[in-house]
Amino acid sequence: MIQSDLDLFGPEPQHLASQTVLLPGFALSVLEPLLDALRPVLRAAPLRHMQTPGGLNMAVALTNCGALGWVSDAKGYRYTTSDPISGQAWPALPQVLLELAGRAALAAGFEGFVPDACLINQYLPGTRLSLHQDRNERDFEQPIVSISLGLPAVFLLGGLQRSDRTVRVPLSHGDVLVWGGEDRLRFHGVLPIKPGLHSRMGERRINLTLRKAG
Ligand code: MD6
Ligand code: FE
Repeated sequence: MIQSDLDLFGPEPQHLASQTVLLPGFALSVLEPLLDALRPVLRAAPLRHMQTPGGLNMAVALTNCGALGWVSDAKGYRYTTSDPISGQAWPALPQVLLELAGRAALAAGFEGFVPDACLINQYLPGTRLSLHQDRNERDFEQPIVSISLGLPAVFLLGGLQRSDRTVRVPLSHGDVLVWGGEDRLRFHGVLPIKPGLHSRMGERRINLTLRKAG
């Protein structure tokens, strides 16, 4: 096969760990429908800076769509069925996002992934996310599908102990990262976003993480 034929199918999946797969550019084919679906979600449930249980303001601005949404406040981290700002249910998970997540999970080897929560994180230049584990979901057998949009980021993929070494994974606009199985509880974080201007998304990075939380 000649190179131009290969290009039609996009770059190959990259296995970063036994059950952690980077799908370069996987979201690009549905980018515009995805952005169209996100606009009303962000109007109904605006991005906000949540408080950590320790009383600090999180640097990342966050909101949710789906039956469940992740929140952090003085009472701790948890999933709720409604947005504490509006008192209304979180906006529904757009079909385009549900389908994209299912296809990405399958491409990474996870069958039958049906998320019920999507965290929407906005990073402005300088914003970072410190090393953490995602452990508020009920079933750690279910993977997480993470979609990166806008400014590039360096994702830190650690091990099962906070002190384990981390590897740096560059994430670009349209990339989808899927992890699950024995990698599900790996520590991870995001280095401070470098200043820049993305042609489609402006001066920000948006990360969507889809989970089966309930
Ligand atoms: C981010 N993502 O990429 C933050 N968590 O902005 C996460 O914290 C994350 O990408 C679990 C699985 C995939 C992720
Ligand atoms: Fe996380």
